[in-house]
Amino acid sequence: MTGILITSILALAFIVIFQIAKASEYVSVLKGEEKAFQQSNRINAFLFLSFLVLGLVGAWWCNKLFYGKTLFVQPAASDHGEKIDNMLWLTLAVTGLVFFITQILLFWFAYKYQYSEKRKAHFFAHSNKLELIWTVVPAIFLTVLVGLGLYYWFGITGPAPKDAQLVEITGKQFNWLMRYPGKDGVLGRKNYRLTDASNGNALGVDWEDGSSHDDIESTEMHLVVGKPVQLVINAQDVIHDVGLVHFRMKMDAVPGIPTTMWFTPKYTTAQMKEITGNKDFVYEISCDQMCGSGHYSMRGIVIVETQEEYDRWISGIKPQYKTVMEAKAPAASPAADTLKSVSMPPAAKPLAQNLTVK
Ligand SMILES: [Cu+2]
Repeated sequence: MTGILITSILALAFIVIFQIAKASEYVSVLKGEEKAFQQSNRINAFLFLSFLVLGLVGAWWCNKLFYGKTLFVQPAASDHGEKIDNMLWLTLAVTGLVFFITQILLFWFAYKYQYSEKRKAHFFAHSNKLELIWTVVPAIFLTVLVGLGLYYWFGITGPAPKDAQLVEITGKQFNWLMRYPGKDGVLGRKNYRLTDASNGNALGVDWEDGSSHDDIESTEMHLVVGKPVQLVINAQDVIHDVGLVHFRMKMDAVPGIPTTMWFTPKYTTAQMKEITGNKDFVYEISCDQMCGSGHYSMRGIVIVETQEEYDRWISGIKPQYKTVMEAKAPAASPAADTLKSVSMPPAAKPLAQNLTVK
């Protein structure tokens, strides 16, 4: 029914436009071609000018309406994020200036230089000087913008400071799993063949590697304010993307290829609640890559806190190795010899890898 209605409305609109065009044709015949031409020329020129004014007012109005919904109203919560914001402002300033100048000239010229029989247009087929200007000037600006972007990108993906906290984040359909190294600062080896969520090894950690024994697993990302953090990013099934919008960071999570990025959180979650005036504020992890039917539900939580709060949190969590061993041998103590029961197939060993802060 709706389809028929829309088709009828479109057909009627077409007939109305056709009739108006026909009527104006008759009018022009009655008035004389010349006079009708001049009139329509003036109308078109005036419409160009109105379009310029309405367009600019519309752009300003949209900006006013939606600015509060953009991230600009919240400060970037990381050191790198501030640079990204500055770069965005610079890009907007350059492209905005060009936009206003070219649009105003375009519509103003269409109005001012409307057809006049007293004037003849100057025609030239080619100008080297003009070609040079409009090629070199944008090229210089774009080189600066791209160069700046690359400089920041290498900073974000380059080596993290030595004292950086290491956090591994793994995306899977459809949630995020975090792993923290224990006191040794080293994450235990992993092997995808050992992945066994029903037996407490959702990440496929190789329990034969001693450095995995103190690793902590959690579904929350806890970070220390003012302390650099290096994320080691993995995916288990398809490509995901770690989107940390408040920190202005994002990075693809690719199966089989760990990616990294580092940054320093600037404000604790509590400070951010005050800054934004939102008592329910939480730092979020979103999946920024369409990854399947549950993509929308891949919301993770980041908690930025003081060192003391972080230490208290992490000391309250049992290493995953202990949890798994205790589940396997509830009566016996989780001694090292229990390990023998979870030996790894020898063929899998060459694929294992160690992850450390470089
Ligand atoms: Cu995803």
